[in-house]
Amino acid sequence: MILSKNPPVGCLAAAFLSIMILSSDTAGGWQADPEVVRRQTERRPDFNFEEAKVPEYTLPEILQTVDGRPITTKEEWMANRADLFDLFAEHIYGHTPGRPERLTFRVTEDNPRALDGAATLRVVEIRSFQEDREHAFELLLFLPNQTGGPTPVFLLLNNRDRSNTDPTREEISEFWPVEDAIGRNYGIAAIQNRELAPDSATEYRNGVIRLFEGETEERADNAFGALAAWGWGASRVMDYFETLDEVDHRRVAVLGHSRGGKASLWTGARDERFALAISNESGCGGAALSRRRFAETVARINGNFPHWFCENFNRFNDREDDLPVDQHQLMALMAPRAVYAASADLDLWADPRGEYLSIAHASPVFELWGYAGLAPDAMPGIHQPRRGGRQGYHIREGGHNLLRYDWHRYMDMGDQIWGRK
Ligand code: GTR
Repeated sequence: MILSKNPPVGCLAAAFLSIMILSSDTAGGWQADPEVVRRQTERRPDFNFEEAKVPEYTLPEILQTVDGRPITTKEEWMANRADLFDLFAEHIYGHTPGRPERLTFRVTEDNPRALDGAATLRVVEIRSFQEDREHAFELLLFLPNQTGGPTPVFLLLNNRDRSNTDPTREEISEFWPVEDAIGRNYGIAAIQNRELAPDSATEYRNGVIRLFEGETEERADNAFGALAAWGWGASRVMDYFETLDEVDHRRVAVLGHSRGGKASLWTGARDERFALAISNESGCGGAALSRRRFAETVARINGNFPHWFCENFNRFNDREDDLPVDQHQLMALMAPRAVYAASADLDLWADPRGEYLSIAHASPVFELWGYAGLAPDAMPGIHQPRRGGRQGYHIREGGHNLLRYDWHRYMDMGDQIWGRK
């Protein structure tokens, strides 16, 4: 797929058409505020915040097998899916282990009278055993009491301080709006990413990675990094959900903000038990297309956060065009399940347009199932959430954060795909 801002010379009809599409898009769609562009450029002069300076690029064809054959049916897509997944594992996120040898779930708190009786709070210690090693982390889970059966759940991979997910509800944070979810009859859960892998280049092994690899310092270039370790925790939560009657484990959404959103998308791609993966402003290495080199780049993210991805990802520093994949294909790995990406107006660092384009360019895959897609040339404006059959996107005003506005749009998506009113 060739993407170029300048229509090809010599093909006047096509040139005319793309000019038409671009101008109508400009009229209705989101545009960065030039003042915000100016301020960001001033703050980070080494990075590009101007749409006009995005280089020309060619995205890997979405309806094509990794060995270059065209894909025309959903069966062909699914037959190629594992090979595409492997490219992401091998070159970007690393290969992630599965279940440990033994896993236990211990309920440490069970309060059926939480939120004045509206919900049940359960705190669960999820403990893994591998050879002679152990690892434990905590799951926080609120389930609505007034339900007619198993409840769908939104699981947050919390990249911030635990106080954002305060189970006592003494501290209320929009980052994890328990009351809102319960009010809409959804379960809401959280795990603390740092309990799976500390978010530090020197400490990140002290968690799940040591559980599997022990004390050895040697690591393969395609071994999993911190993002994948956080998501590994989400999969163990799913193992637990599968044991519960109260949770509808076929209707679980995994959600994260920023670095948590990168982890969430990767979790959804890796673990097909998740029905919906949600990226809140995940940007580079998450929802945004790498080839756009808009704001944060592959070289910068690997340089600043060497523990997030696998070692192999460094090979693409300043060589985005050589990546065997781009992030629209990560979005497509969710098909025929659902995927949602959201951006914020002031958060140019996460490349809002690149986030929209990547979810939109995944559309041909969802269309194989007959689901309506999102058109790449029709990015919506602020506070105009757009949903296709299994894809959703919004951009809201404001900065880099996960807010109630975002959560409600995610629950709207849940309502749509799960047929709830
Ligand atoms: C930034 C990083 C982004 C994003 C963000 C966050 O410093 O450059 O990729 O992940 O942190 O997680 O808040």
